[in-house]
Amino acid sequence: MSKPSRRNPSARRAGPPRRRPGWLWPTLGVATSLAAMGLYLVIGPGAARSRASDPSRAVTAAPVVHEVVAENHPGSATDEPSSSPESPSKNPPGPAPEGMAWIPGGTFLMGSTDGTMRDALPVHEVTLDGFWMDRTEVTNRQFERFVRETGYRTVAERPPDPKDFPGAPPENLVPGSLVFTPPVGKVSLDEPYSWWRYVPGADWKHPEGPGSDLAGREDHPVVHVCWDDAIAFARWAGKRLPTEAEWEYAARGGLEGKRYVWGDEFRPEGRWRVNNWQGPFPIGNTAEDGYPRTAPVGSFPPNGFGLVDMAGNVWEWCADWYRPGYPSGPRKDPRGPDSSDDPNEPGIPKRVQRGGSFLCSDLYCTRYLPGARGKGATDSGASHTGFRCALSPRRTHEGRPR
Ligand SMILES: [Ca+2]
Repeated sequence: MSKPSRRNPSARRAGPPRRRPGWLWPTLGVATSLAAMGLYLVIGPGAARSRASDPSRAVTAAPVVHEVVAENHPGSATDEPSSSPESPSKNPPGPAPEGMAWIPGGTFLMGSTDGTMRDALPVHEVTLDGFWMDRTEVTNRQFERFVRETGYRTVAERPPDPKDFPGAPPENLVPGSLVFTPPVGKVSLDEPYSWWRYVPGADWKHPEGPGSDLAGREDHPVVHVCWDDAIAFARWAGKRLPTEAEWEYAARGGLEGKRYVWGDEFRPEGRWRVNNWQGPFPIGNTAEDGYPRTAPVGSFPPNGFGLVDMAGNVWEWCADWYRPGYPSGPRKDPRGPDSSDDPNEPGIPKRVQRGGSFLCSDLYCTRYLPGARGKGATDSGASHTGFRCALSPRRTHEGRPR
């Protein structure tokens, strides 16, 4: 599914954006224009062009962000996945850290031959060492503890930096995030900006914006977290984000060439296996699986490795930069490209997301399938974006992960 980003006004898709006199943010709808999206609404078209339309950004943005991340997260190199020239480690090095499952080392075919997922080609052989993986997506309860102990403020809670949006009126630099908002009437499925609204005040504690809260959602996956937020949590937890290869290998659960993470039948024995979308998208979610938005983690059966929600519920950040396609040939513990490039939105540094969300369905977005790929701007979360963590075996005894 193509997703808007916090920083991206979607100007390229929308054509030249139209200036809206008076910055009528509070009264603007989202279905009237693709330009009515993201921070463009609250910041302005000049700033938008500086990020999305300046070709020079395409060659500078990714390294800049990489440096910023390295600066903000010193020592991140020690969190990288292990890579051993020896045979992949099959057996766990010790007892499982709380909430984690051992993913035995092995070789699998990474990618997808689905004709709609050309960025997941070529299918290629990947060999991985064993590693630990969180059984569930990081929950609101877990993220609350992280915030309570560290005082961390997510990117969505911070005012956008004026340096990123030169010329923007200060009153428009307001914290917020993207919230799925079903349109009133039928819209084109080619216009995802029709169902995404930039909501001031939306953040992980307020998933639908001011007035919403986490009551009863303590065990739902945390959302509105961007890649930088996920990295901050992972470091606090003594863990790291999974590489994209690790994520896909773990999602497949030991199965080979299956359509879903649980097999080839969508509803074996009539049981729902994934929190996704039922009914006409994006206006009529019948929620036959029981959940119109996020579901408590583990509401559906685990895959072969004991992991839950490796399809649907929320997108999950991976460590890798996003570029369409893979290098050909076999790989050992790949860590992705050195920089980002999304031809659809050049100049917007993006990391890989995996697993799809509660918005996916076979009628619109099948990117909850195990070989499918997603992507997101590093500073953009949304109401369907979360993550889970991984841990290298050699790190298991270097400190007790939270
Ligand atoms: Ca659902």
